[in-house]
Amino acid sequence: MPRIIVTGAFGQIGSELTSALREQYGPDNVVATGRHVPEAASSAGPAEVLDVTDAASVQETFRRLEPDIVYHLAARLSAVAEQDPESAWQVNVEGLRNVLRAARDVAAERMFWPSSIAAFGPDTPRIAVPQDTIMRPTTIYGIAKVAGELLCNYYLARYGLDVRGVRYPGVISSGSPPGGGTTDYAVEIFYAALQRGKYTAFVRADCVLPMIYMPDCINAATKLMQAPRERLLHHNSFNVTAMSFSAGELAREIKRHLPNFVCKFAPDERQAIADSWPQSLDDSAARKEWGWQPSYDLPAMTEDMLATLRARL
Ligand code: AKB
Repeated sequence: MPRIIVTGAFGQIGSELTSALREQYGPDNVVATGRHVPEAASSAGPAEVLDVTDAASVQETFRRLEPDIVYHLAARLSAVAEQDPESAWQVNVEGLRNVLRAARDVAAERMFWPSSIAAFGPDTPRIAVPQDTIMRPTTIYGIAKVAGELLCNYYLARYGLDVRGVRYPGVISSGSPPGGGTTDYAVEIFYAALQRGKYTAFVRADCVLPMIYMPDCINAATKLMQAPRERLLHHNSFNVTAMSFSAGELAREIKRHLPNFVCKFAPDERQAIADSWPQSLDDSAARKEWGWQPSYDLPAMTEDMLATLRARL
């Protein structure tokens, strides 16, 4: 069995990815790391504190654990990154470099690092964004993603580190909530609809963004990591998407299940970030090179989110 390290393992994607990897590879083979380890975490498998901005700690942890596979998810999301660009750069770029270096130094077999739709900018075509296109983001989060994509390419070409990745759209999930992203409204709305029957979205009703539901998000990461290396041309920046909808359409879909739900729209500074991102993606390269195929569209995701959260809340 391969030994696996996950960074950012207690975040929105990390927590569900870690569970999926533990089911597949056994709990003891997957070490969950994060800046803080929640108390309950260690009962599910090995868990350690790891701050990816601390290069010496990253080196020490990797030398001691000798991972074969690394999933590097520790990051600041777009909205919080704008509040503190310096620290966002430290975590998202310097942190990535520390992990790439450590993975190279222990000769890890493979590494996953997610890019984002934030790597695109206002000059990118907004509809069906091609795999290879203009990348001129205007947010610090997006600039860090472009730098990260190029850095991963460099480690692949220069050191042969097999680092792979996708450009995630907004991720909708019922497990750990997202923290500080622009697409968080698409998750918050479900909690608010069930708990309070009303929600005020921080984007306009006609704000359209590409999205993906967590089971597809996890599937994208694990499927790409299992793909034969020789079939990958784009290696670490594949467009992936599952659905595109406006905030108003999402509210209407929820209303079909909860007729008394009331949604208002009061755009704040996050609207400008959303306006700089594409509305839909062309993910044909991922489909062709490693068989990407999402399972959830808007109606299926909404039904599953409401059922899962209703049972838990
Ligand atoms: C965010 O909103 O910051 C993230 C992303 C699209 O990368 N969900």
